[in-house]
Amino acid sequence: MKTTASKRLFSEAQQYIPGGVNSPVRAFRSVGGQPLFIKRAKGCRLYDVDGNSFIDYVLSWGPLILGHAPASVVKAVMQAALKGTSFGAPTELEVRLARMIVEAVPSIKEARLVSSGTEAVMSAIRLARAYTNRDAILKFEGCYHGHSDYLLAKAGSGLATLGLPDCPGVPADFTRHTLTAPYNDIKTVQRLIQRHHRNLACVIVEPIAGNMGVVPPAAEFLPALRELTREHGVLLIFDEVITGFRVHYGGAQSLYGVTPDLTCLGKIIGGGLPVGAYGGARQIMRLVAPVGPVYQAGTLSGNPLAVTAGIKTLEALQAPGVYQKLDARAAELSEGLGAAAKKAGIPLTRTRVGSMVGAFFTKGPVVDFASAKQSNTQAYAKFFHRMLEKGVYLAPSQFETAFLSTAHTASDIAHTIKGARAALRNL
Ligand code: HOZ
Repeated sequence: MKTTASKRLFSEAQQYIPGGVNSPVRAFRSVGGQPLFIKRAKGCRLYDVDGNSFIDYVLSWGPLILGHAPASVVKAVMQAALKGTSFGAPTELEVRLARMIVEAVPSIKEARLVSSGTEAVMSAIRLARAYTNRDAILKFEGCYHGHSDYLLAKAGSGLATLGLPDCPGVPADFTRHTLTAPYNDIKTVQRLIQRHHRNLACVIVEPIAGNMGVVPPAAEFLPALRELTREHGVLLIFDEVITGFRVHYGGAQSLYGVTPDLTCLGKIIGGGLPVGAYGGARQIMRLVAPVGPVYQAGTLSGNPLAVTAGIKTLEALQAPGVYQKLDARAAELSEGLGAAAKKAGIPLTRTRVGSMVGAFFTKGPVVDFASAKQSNTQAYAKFFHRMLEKGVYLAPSQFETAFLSTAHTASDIAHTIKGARAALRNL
């Protein structure tokens, strides 16, 4: 595979950008080698600056559920741009997207639009602390909720990839109020809530963990979290930045029938442009300024281009059968990978919820961060590079999710499985 142009750009990038990338997991550190620089993309295909093309399962880390550059989204964004790219004043478009979110997501009666998932979570936590008048928060090991200071404790995604248990620059005082528990471990949660509930503002969870690879919730986990938090006046926050509109039009909370107090969204609701949102019950949201005293603001919040891309994406997701089709394709992929691994005699633990697909190089089971970390990351790295050679672009880290889009066809899946069969041989 030719990589001359990518290598040249990467070496230039490193002179101007830390590590040559604007987000650490893009740097290929845990799989080795150098990142590919992308020139363009369409449907499920990525094209790099050296003229290589790949079937893409990263999809910009989740937002592109319709694939790259879907005509309806691109056309609408171009038309919106002609009318102005930002006003710093309210628009009808924001009201439309907020209404679509409220109509789709059971827990959200009012939503505030922001510009990223990190911002959404940061704001939701501030709100939970204000509402309960308590300081402590409880998160789960291997869950990633963006890079705000007090959430960089035992976090997944880039911190898992780079093996960073915590982050210099975050004063110990800032994470003093952050409690952590293993994912799916309700006994530990019970113990922590019993001990700290007087000072515990919220429990925040990815209802399907997607930043330590894909780790689905055990059947009793989310209902038990709901019950325990309600019992102790602790708010339950679902970080649905990945799962929102991904596993179901109404998010993981609709799929599992568990309604949190606050929900954070991002990725898909921006259709590939920068957006986040947080929302919940009226009596909580009404604490947000200007109605209430909890301050949160943003120059580009509700940006007309991003909101337009979000509206068009959600409209497309309302078509009948979209989620069934995504689910079926993802099942084909996961089963094909399983069969290929079995044939090659490689232990592979597969996890999947809808179009979120995970595969760990371990006998499993994978139920939390500790068991996810049993995965042979060197085997993943080798597999990753062999798949690249076969024209398949996977996340450059074991601890991420493979996403499917409506643009992936049966033949793309077949090509991927064929590639995997060869890649797994003698791994
Ligand atoms: N936090 C993202 C993965 N879970 C990484 C985003 C990026 O590097 O683009």
